[in-house]
Amino acid sequence: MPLPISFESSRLRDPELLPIAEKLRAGSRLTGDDALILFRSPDLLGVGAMADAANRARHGDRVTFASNQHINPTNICVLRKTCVFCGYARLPKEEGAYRYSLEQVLAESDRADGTITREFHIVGGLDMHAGLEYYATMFRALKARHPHVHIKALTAVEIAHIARIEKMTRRDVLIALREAGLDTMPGGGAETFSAAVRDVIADKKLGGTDYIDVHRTAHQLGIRTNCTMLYGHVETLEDRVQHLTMLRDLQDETGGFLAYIPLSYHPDDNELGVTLGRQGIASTGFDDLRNLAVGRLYLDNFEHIKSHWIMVTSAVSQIALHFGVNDIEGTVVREKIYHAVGAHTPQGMTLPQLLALIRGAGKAPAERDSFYHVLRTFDDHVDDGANANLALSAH
Ligand code: V47
Ligand code: SF4
Repeated sequence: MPLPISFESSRLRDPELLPIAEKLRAGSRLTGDDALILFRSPDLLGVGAMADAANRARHGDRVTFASNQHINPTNICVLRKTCVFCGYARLPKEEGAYRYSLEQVLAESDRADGTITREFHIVGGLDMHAGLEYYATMFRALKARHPHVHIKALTAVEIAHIARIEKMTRRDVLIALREAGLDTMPGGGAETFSAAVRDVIADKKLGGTDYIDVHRTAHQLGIRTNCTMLYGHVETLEDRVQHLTMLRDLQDETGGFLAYIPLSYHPDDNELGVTLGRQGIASTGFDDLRNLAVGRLYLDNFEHIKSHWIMVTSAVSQIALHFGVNDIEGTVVREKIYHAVGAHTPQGMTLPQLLALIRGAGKAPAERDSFYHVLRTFDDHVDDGANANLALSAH
């Protein structure tokens, strides 16, 4: 059940929000209709203030981040033609297609640019030649070379793909990969669960129920996972609420989700953006903040709501720290997926930049491990404003 939050209703300009504030004060769960009101309300500051109160009840002023490194070992993908929102994937013979050898993955893993990498975030395309052996060998080699680095790898969609090409159950694939070094799984591949939406944006991709099922199996095996929702394309607000409800229900059942990360659709360099006539018109900061805030309020059984600065910009991520967000995607180092679809953010952020971003919002930064245990705080620092400029220069 949600933590009761203390909140001053005089901050709400939309009377429709008053009954929701009352429920939050009583520690009652919000309904799907409440979530729709939150998505529709013009009073973003009111929604944000409630999300901020809910976030403070759990985390106070603490904002965490991970020193992580993204590795995308292959962009070859059998769904290249049907995930029309994706600008990253290539067919095997297409220009720009790549699949890293083990040596290339290891070389990439060594390029953390002087930061201490504690987590590898490894995702890629659905490549017929990247099966169980490819990933198991990679994870073993990475663990041998960087024994203390956590491996967060492979989306539910990739697990299902490996199971299909290896003719194994998804459960057995997860068991084999865990033995090879898989620690947790990222939340990608969820998109928006609604079948009507999937028909338009990703009609051959693993469906919403199957995505939930792979995560359920992982949780049953003790593998914690993240989850996401891609918003800002053709989905309705009802689709968003249905999606969040499915995530909340699984979390009630297993408690296996670590964090929820809403992902804003980037319309550049992908077929969907052209079809929708949206090239150059990404989601608005308003919608980015709203998705994060509604995630915090509706997903009352999630401890962590993460903002992905690469997608929404570091400026929006910084403001999001007052809209229910307690965690910010980490150093990243060399991001490829969003930079293939027009993200103008840098491909990575240094530790001083992340610290400055968090402190610039009046929050207390803490580096965490992949299970959200705090590893170190930086509380001795006195903010002099100069650091905030450092974060803004990251654009
Ligand atoms: O599932 C693809 C998205 C996701 C586009 O779990 C696009 O910690 C926007 O899930 N516009 C992969 N998004 C990334 C992901 C993720 C990122 C950071 C942290 C975590 C985590 C997970 O990227 C895909 C898809 O939803 N994506 N194309 C696009 N045009
Ligand atoms: Fe392949 Fe994932 Fe891109 Fe779809 S979104 S084409 S599954 S890489």
